[in-house]
Amino acid sequence: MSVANRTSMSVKTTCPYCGVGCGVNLIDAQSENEGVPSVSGDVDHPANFGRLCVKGSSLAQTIQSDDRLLTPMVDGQPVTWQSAIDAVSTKIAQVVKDHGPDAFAFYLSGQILTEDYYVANKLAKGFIGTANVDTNSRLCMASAVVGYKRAFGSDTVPCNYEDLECCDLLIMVGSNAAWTHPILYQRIVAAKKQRPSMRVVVIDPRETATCDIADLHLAIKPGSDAAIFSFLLSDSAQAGILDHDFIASHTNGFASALAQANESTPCVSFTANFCGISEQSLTSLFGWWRDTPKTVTFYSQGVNQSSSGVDKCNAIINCHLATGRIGKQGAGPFSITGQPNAMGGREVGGLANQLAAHMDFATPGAQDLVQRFWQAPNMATENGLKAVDLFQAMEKGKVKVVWIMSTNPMVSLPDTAQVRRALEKCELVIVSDCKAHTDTTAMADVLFPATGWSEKDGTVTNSERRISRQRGLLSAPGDAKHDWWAICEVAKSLGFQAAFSYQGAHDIFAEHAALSAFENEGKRDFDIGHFSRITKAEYDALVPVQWPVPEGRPQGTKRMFEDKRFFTPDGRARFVAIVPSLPKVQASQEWPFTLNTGRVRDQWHTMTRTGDAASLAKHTAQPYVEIHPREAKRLGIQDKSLVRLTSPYGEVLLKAKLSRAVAPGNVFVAIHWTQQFANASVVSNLIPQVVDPLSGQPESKHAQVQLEAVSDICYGMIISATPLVLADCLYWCQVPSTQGYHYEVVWPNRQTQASLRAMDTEHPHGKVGKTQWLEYSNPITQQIRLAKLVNQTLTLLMYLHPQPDSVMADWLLSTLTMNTPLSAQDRLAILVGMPANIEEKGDIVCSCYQVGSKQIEKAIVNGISSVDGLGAKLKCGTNCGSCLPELKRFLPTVTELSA
Ligand SMILES: Nc1nc2c(c(=O)[nH]1)N[C@H]1C(S)=C(S)[C@@H](COP(=O)(O)OP(=O)(O)OC[C@H]3O[C@@H](n4cnc5c(=O)[nH]c(N)nc54)[C@H](O)[C@@H]3O)O[C@H]1N2
Ligand SMILES: Nc1nc2c(c(=O)[nH]1)N[C@H]1C(S)=C(S)[C@@H](COP(=O)(O)OP(=O)(O)OC[C@H]3O[C@@H](n4cnc5c(=O)[nH]c(N)nc54)[C@H](O)[C@@H]3O)O[C@H]1N2
Ligand code: SF4
Ligand SMILES: [Mo]
Repeated sequence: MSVANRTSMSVKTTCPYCGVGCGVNLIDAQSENEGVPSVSGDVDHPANFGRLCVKGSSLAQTIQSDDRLLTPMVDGQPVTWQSAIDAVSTKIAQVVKDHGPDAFAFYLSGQILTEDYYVANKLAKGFIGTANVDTNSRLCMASAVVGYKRAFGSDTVPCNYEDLECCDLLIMVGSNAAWTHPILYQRIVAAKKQRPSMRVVVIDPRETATCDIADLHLAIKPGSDAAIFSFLLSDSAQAGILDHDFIASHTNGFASALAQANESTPCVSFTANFCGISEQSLTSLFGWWRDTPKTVTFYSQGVNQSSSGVDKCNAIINCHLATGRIGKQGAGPFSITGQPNAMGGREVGGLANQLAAHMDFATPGAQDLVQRFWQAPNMATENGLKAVDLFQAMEKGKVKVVWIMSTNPMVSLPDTAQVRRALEKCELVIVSDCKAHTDTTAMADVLFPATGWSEKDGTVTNSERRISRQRGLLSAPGDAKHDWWAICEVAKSLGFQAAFSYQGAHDIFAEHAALSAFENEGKRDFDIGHFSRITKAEYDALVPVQWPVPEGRPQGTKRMFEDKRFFTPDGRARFVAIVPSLPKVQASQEWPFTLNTGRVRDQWHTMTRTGDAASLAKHTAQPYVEIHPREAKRLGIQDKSLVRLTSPYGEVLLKAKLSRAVAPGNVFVAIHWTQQFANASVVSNLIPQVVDPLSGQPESKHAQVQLEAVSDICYGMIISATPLVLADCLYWCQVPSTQGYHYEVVWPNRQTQASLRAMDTEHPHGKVGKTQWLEYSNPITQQIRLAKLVNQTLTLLMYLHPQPDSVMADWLLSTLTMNTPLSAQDRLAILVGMPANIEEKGDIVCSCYQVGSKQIEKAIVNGISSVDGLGAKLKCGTNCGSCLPELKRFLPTVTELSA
């Protein structure tokens, strides 16, 4: 992107990563900054008050990418927008005519803006006539949505971020917020530091960084959460802490929910056994729950991504309703959202089982209301297909055209082989993305180049219902266009000109706001009628505000249900009788290990953005499987060695990470690595398409697998000035780097110097100058090292070693950039794999200041005994604070060693 593509000097916008929704100042390039824009936290934004986590602070590094999709493509050929739109609309019109509207589907994302979502939903449900509008939020929030709707009659998040700071007990269930919602977690850490009496409980099968502040960690058996809350409900009744007035006046269904809880979790020993935890820890949790009215239960994917996800949500909500701990400061069931605009998608009704603006197909009068508002010619009349069903219908040939926007289902949906079959079968696969090369763009017939963060304009809603603006500063590269624009052009080409001719994003937002208020009169929770006539100038000046924002209440709404009125027909909340159940697929002799999946601190999903920031790769450079040392020993698996995981659905190759954070019998794999970054590490290959029967959300946190050490292999590292095709490798992983191309590889068998040299198949144009190979091999250690110099400058390095431990990549990478001829000493150092006088950093722990594990250990051995001390000496942990939990862990370990 050229430096000229700028429109103004700076804007206030919102971070495109997690659902905390932090405010960001995006500042145009200053001349001294070499043309790269910079970011800082927005001190005025109520989500973060100026702070940013590592991912947010690194946003500037991700703005300029070499892999942007710059022109529309049809069948691999660049075309004009007009011809791509014509091709798409002709095919949609044809399949709708021949097979009916349900042969078309949108598969959207919680990362598009509310305005994009609104027009897609309107086009499908009102004009094409299908409710096949589903989204990756199905993999993320669907269970939480259904849980809220069952209890409250609406998808209403009751709480706000202040409730997390002012509660006295915070129960974090299936959330690793220290890594996944870092700024919110830091707010909690600060609150607890100020008020040490505040207690934090973490419920997670794994010991995570979030446990750092936990007064109690319940390492439950995977999937057993509902039993904990069933037990809390029945014991709340026995302990006499029920809010009888609230139950009697504002709820229904209490008696049967309690009877079921008494039956399901009859006593502490039964429950402790069901959940695989000690009776004592369960009793402690109950004691704190009993004594603490100001309790928030904060839950995320460990709850949602489950075949009983909705029941887990309602088991939690039941406890809050029974004790009246809702609609009050510092109390409530708080589902935290993952994506920056998962909430916005829910607000427009962008799920296959919603209609629009928090109305469902089954809501009496809703279809008629929406039809009249949109003046819609072809209203859909019933629910469409949820994500997993949608891809199954595609494989069966029922869905013939799919438009995928801002999501990477070849990586994120369970059972990748099935997703591939579905997309291969589908007659027209349209993919809108910012990137040219993803696992999903590889499957597309038509590619639409989309503008991305820093270029787009619109709104997003964060986890506390706060609507904020994303503002574009940079102009679109190439022919990239806003997603809403592409949808509207296709709509117009299908003949719906009048309904899709908008003046800009503000115009769409105003219509969305008007629909939310249309014949609402307080019946529906989602009402932002105050913005129904918003002008462009007002939209551009919009400050963050929490919905509902009805006409006459411009300040919005901090907390819901303070009036104890719910959005059910009789205004009462509903208890749901819950029978706790375990994951669908259970361990067997053939598949004995329980696979858990989730996130790492410094990567975002399929790495299409964070993969561009070399500094973010240092925290976790390669895909890994976390395994208990005892199991590893039994299976002959060494730390960092290559491991094969198989399930009935597929296999992956990963590096072993020995850790007591996972229980024996369990393993954990991160979700981020795609085929763009590693040849065989997409964990969704292993996951069955088991879903929650109510929400359709896949049980992505759970699969049964087998594990084995891979033998007869040798390990290597390659650094090259140009990208390489590594067809001969059993495993390769490209580690993002600012200096050339860095690959960690595994070869299936022994290599020789000659075979390694033969891998260099580069055929440069014209004269390249004098090529020289420096070689070193040690028959005893079986190490081989090769360096290729062209005109005395290093262009390729290959290291081969039989053991998994790698060499000092940091130093080598900096060496590679030297464009001056290598000195004799450096030549030797390259082959020895170690510089004479440079300190080795180890794995990077603090990404902000690039401080590594070896430096931290050294400082501790030299007498530093606190995190503050480490910060003073090395600066680690003193910027965003995301690494503080990890820094703490260094303290006891190393002290013990040196004692
Ligand atoms: N760094 C980073 N942050 C992110 C994202 C990212 O990609 N990277 N993605 C964002 C998105 S979209 C989302 S949805 C959120 C997700 O945020 P989180 O839900 O906090 O993240 P996960 O790592 O998916 O899973 C959370 C925890 O659930 C635990 N778990 C697994 N099974 C169970 C179980 O049966 N019961 C319980 N109680 N716990 C279980 C796992 O061990 C894991 O520690 O993160 C958001 N933030
Ligand atoms: N096993 C397992 N699977 C999981 C999960 C898990 O915990 N375990 N988590 C699930 C969850 S919670 C989630 S949210 C999903 C996430 O999974 P995905 O949604 O598949 O992952 P992303 O990498 O966020 O994909 C976003 C895509 O949109 C592109 N993009 C970014 N901005 C824009 C834009 O403005 N417009 C357009 N058109 N494209 C854009 C990016 O380049 C990228 O290709 O994964 C789910 N899958
Ligand atoms: S916590 Fe980090 S990733 Fe999440 S919105 Fe804030 S800066 Fe972005
Ligand atoms: Mo998510």
